[in-house]
Amino acid sequence: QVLARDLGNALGRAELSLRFQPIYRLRDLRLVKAEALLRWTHPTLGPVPPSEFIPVAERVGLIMPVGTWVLQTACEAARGWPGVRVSVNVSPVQLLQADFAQTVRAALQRTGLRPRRLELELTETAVLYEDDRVARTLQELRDLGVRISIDDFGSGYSNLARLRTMPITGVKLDRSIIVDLPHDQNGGFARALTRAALDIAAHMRVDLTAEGIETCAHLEMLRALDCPLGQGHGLCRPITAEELGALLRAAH
Ligand code: G
Ligand code: G
Ligand code: MN
Ligand code: NA
Repeated sequence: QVLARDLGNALGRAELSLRFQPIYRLRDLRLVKAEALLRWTHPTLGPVPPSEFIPVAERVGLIMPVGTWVLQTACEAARGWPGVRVSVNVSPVQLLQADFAQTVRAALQRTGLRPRRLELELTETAVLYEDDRVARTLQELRDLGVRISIDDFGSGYSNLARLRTMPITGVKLDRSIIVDLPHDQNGGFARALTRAALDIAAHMRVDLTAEGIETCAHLEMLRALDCPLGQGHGLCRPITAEELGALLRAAH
């Protein structure tokens, strides 16, 4: 397949890059964190979305070198943002590697980023909740001081009983729930789900980020519910590391 073949060369040819989407404390819109998002500009096809090439990379084993590059590059970028954490999406395939915690430790050591400033976003899958190797890796990462959040929370496989026992520091509420908040045609179900997620997060003493804030209505409803953190196109689109650095300098 074309994508699988070309992705193998993309790293060496600098066709991959990262954008960073700011995550804000909703109370005062202070920028506290940024999510690294991978971009691939193919020499002839142009931009290929991660939803297309990440599954390919997972299938053909390229997710390890690509994921390691993402980790290093994101940690490096975060060095230039005092007080702002960086969060990196991690594939379940990476998480199943016995040496994944070691890979993360190496990226931190190479870049000199303090572990507390790195967060890993893990998608909800059965593997995350049910594989003992994953449970061990998560504990190793927490012992390092790295933060761990559950991505797309509320959209997929939520083993809530198991979640309670996991060493996580945050959850990210899926944007499909946020999108429904203002209309909430299902008798207020989106609002009930958001409340429940906030309640669970508070009980676990972890933070909660609302994804996909696109409008003022989204922002105001989440503020009214006391949602601590949020991101979305209505607040800021994904930007380059340099642009994020400039934003921070302008804010001080
Ligand atoms: O940026 P965009 O909305 O196109 O991202 C689509 C999907 O790709 C999201 O689910 C996002 O989590 C995922 N994604 C983006 N960057 C990375 C990455 O560096 N690693 C992994 N594993 N997934 C990523
Ligand atoms: O699955 P994950 O939450 O990692 O997906 C992140 C993706 O969501 C990124 O590709 C990012 O570009 C996209 N995204 C960020 N903010 C918004 C938004 O407000 N609306 C929509 N539709 N997508 C967004
Ligand atoms: Mn994410
Ligand atoms: Na995701």
